[in-house]
Amino acid sequence: MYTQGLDIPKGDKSIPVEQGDSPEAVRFQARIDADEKIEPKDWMPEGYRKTLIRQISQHAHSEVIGMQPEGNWITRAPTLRRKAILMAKVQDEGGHGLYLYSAAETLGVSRDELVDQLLDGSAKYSSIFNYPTLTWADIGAIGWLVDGAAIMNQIPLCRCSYGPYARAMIRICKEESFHQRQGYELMLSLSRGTAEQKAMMQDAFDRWWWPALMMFGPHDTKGGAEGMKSQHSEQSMKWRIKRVSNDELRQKFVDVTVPQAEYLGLKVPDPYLKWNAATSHYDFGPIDWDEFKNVLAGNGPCNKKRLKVRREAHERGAWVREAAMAYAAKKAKRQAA
Ligand code: BYC
Repeated sequence: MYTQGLDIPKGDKSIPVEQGDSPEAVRFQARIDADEKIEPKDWMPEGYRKTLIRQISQHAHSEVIGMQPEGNWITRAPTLRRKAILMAKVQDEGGHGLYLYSAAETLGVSRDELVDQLLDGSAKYSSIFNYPTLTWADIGAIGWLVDGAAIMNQIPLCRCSYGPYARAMIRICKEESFHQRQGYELMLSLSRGTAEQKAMMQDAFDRWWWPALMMFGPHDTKGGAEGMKSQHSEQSMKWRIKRVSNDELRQKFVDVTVPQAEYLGLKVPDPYLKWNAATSHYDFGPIDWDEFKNVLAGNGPCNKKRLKVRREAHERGAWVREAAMAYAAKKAKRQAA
């Protein structure tokens, strides 16, 4: 709806399909290599457009579905201050979804189509949101680890070659950074609490650590379960949509997060975790890619519940969409008169 003025006809056959050595494609890649931003009305290969629609819409869906695990705790937050913080955070995630749907719309797809793909189960969203939030400590773990992983992945996206996505990411990263800090601060409070609170924090950490590492996606080269190799990275890096690979980002996250866990008095649930002086990085154990594949196939602990809740919320919101359309039609009629 924000992009009506962009005039990108849906399914326009005049937009050339990708031709690696066509003059347009050569000029396009030269612009990318010169770090120029690509804007909605610029020529772009069809593969670039499709990759962006896929990634941005998956990202938008993740933000919207990501409201559920934390929203689940708003009524049970232990203090008014914590409740206010959590409500603001969950609301921010909804806002991120909206900026991202708007960025995707600039590529000639409608928000309705994208939402339909989420609701009919054909679109992906981040694996992480298919895990349950069992205790209050999970809210700290999500802010610290999930938003922490999200920032690690999203800071490079602020330099993505596609202008509307890059600009949306700048604002989102500012908010994610606050989210990460509030999560860590919540964990810090628990780390100074009773033995029971410390145990609750360790339990949450044990359950969120590995799923947080899976957020970065499959390995750059083949490893673990069959077929678990990033399919899109090479091309996306050539197009400067992705600036840093899945494994590099995962390693950065581990290197930054392990000392933070130690400061909280937590034990990382990985017997292979070890500082490697030769590489100046932490070595860590193998990721369970079978679990990841299972979650992506719709069989994680909460996949079905997440979609059911989202579908019900969408149905309950029908009257708002209808009212907004009726109001817009009335306004347009009045303006035309
Ligand atoms: N979960 O070739 P690859 C948040 C899929 S929201 C599910 O490496 P790509 C927050 C991938 O889509 C955080 N699927 O793909 C919100 C692809 O499948 P398709 C969300 C995954 O795109 C609320 C296949 O595996 N962040 O922060 O080059 C509260 C092969 O992967 C996952 C974003 O969306 C996964 N974890 O790289 C709190 C960031 N990983 O499409 C916090 C933007 C991979 O071929 N997205 N897949 O069927 C990205 O940066 C990239 O899309 C990814 C994957 C790094 C995630």
